[in-house]
Amino acid sequence: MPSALITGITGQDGLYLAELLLAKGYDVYGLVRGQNNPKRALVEETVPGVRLLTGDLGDMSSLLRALEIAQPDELYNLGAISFVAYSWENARVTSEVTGMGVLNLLEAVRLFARGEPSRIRVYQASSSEMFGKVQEVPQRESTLLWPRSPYGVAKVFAHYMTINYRESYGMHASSGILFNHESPRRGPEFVTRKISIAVARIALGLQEEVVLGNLEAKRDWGYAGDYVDAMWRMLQQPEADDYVVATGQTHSIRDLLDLAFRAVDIDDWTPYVRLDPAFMRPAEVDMLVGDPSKARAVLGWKPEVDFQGLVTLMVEHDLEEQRRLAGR
Ligand code: NAP
Ligand code: G4F
Repeated sequence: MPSALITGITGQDGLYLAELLLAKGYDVYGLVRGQNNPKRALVEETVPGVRLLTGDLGDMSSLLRALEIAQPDELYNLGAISFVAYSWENARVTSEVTGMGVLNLLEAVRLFARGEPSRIRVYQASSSEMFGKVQEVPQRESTLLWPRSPYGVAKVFAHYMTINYRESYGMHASSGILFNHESPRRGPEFVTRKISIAVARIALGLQEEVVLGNLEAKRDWGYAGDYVDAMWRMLQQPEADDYVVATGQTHSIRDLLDLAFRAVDIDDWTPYVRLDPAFMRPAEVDMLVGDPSKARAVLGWKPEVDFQGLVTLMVEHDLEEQRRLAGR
């Protein structure tokens, strides 16, 4: 039975990936940080087959210990401080976790693998945020990186460090350049979930408006459940490599609002949306759209859920959840 260790198990992707690997018969270990982590119970309830270990990307000895216990064939590094807006206010800790944390992990693998660096296959969660001020449309693996946030800069460091460990030590380390992917498990700080929760609450009469920032930004949004399958496929390849994972379609926040409000039969959302400069970013990524043709050709991967399906799925989930929370 193969063994896998997932950092970031308490996050959106960690849960989907754990479900996928358990279904494939893996022994799955998950790294949880901090004492009394409030999300530990959610992981225990959602994926009871996962064995939880404590550790932190900032603490290399905890990573070595986790490797010793899990003896993983595959290591998925999903752990990061991942909220872009937060990264300006907390640039140093973002750089330490999202950037330097990856160096800690690569070093831990190198030391643990003792002269057999490719014995653990490593997945690094790179991001389309690295393209930032995009230099090519659509963005592909070779597109010049131009990050626009401390988070993006940290991800670029981690991305090149992953490539460097592959080239320097022959590690089987792959980098998935994933475009935005969402689900009912998405944190409420991200715009899709912020909107799907608000729309559900507005439809139920529990909230009057949603306050947002830049409605003109465009993203290539896919479904997280589809994207974790691409991560797994990368680690099944004989050679490690980098892959863009995206739908190839881009939509604005306005398009998102159209679909989300239409899902609760509201055609004109303008009375329910207020703009506040507090949600504008010091530097914006105006438009992202990925070219997933390499992932399709080499990994045989393609997304199953389209934008409309994704938004409907999220709003329907939140309608049910908000009804339940309101005791209706
Ligand atoms: P997420 O929901 O924000 O989860 C991030 C995870 O990282 C959480 O489990 C968090 O633990 C953990 N973490 C934070 N600080 C840590 C530390 N010091 N040591 C160990 N773990 C730590 O993110 P996601 O959406 O699942 O994304 C997974 C990965 O893909 C992230 O690296 C993200 O940057 C990257 N990515 C995401 C997208 C996307 O659209 N979702 C796109 C491209 C790349 P706590 O629960 O304890 O905070
Ligand atoms: O949902 P967002 O916060 O996601 P963002 O910044 O694109 O980052 C996500 O995707 C990256 C991949 O490209 C990941 F690497 C990263 O970890 C994260 O998962 O914001 C999307 C867009 C932005 O342009 C933002 O300015 O929505 C705009 N927006 C407008 N109003 C808002 C809001 N974003 C948030 N979070 N909240 C608002 O009120």
